Amino acid sequence: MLINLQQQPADALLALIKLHNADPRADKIDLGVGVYRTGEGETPVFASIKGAEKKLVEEQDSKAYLGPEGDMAFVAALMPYIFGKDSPDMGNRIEGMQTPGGTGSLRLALALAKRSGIERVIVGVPSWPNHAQICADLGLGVVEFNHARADGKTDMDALRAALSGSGEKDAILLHGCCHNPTGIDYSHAEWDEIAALVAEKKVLPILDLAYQGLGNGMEEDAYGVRRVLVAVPEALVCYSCDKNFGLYRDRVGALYVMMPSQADLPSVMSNAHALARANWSQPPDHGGAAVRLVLEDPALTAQWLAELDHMRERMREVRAKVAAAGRAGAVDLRPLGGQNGLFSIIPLSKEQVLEMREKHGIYMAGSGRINVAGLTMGNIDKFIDAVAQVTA
Ligand code: PLP
Ligand code: TYF
Repeated sequence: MLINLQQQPADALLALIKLHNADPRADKIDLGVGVYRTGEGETPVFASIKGAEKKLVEEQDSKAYLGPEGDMAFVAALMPYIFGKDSPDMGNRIEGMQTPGGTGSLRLALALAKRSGIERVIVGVPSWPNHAQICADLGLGVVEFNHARADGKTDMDALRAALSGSGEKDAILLHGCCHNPTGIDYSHAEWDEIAALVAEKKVLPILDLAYQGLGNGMEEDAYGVRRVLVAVPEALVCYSCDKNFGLYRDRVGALYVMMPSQADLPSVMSNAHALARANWSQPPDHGGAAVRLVLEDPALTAQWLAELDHMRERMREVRAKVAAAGRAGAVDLRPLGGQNGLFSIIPLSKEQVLEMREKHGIYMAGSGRINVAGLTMGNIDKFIDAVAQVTA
């Protein structure tokens, strides 16, 4: 039977890692997969996480099973950052569970949505490719709308049109901040309108918060999530700690469910736990435990927040320097200055992206997406020259 399976394409972003590694050119630039890099091009383990890991080695006295919900103290410790320290819903009508990364959380959220009767998921495109892939695997329909306009603003007309025909059997999947791949986020006024529209249409919001703290700050980056949550009776929040704690391969995430009242939570959570058991049984513990130790210790928390501030500031400096160049050949670089997070799109054709790679040793996604953190004060000029050359 297995002989019947058709060849599937590799993940284009993950494939770029191998292509870049195999390139012998010393001045190659990796703008591919979304990991933060320092000004020296490295992706180090956070010092705060190292501190927590030392404690973990010394203090953890058992690795016995915890259950499908994982480390609930980890889940609780994150909540004030996501929902606000004064949120009346936290610990009341919001409950969470640990998941293997943001991807595990999305998988559970979409599977829960499907179990509850959701048939279609409304998604702004382009989006992170795994969104559509998980929907397809679960048999959920995807309704696409255009996320951003050519002038670099969000396409609110497209979002309004997509929601106008929507109803109770629909969910909408929204990036909480640092939109992947465009870097183009909703303004506060736009989130206010989205919250009202989603509530009016009775569409289930699924909020994907994978980059909190990497855009404008931990509080600022939670605006959209919090704004939607106060407007609706039910919502799902998919959280990743893999970027903002630098834990990528340790797979650290959480799923939060908000229901009309606390009494509505047990049946939903029992389904989420059953789905987790059917998928991975229990999440990996190590990274989540390290995050918990960071958040339970005021000194480690302060160190983590300072590390996060530093990352965000470096990305802002890179963005400002690129934007200050104005143009590179046919490309207007100025919009990058106002975009958020790791990603922006450089409007290049597939052929131009290939030329960037083959002629200049600059690796970026086929869509023209760059990982801004791959740029440093030492390679920005080379990057801008290359864009100018391939678009001349
Ligand atoms: N959501 C978005 C928008 C992402 O870009 C990513 C990236 O990896 C994820 C979710 C999942 O993150 P994780 O690595 O925690 O699964
Ligand atoms: O978009 C990115 O680069 C990150 C990392 O299958 C990633 O979200 C990319 C592809 C993938 C898993 C993670």
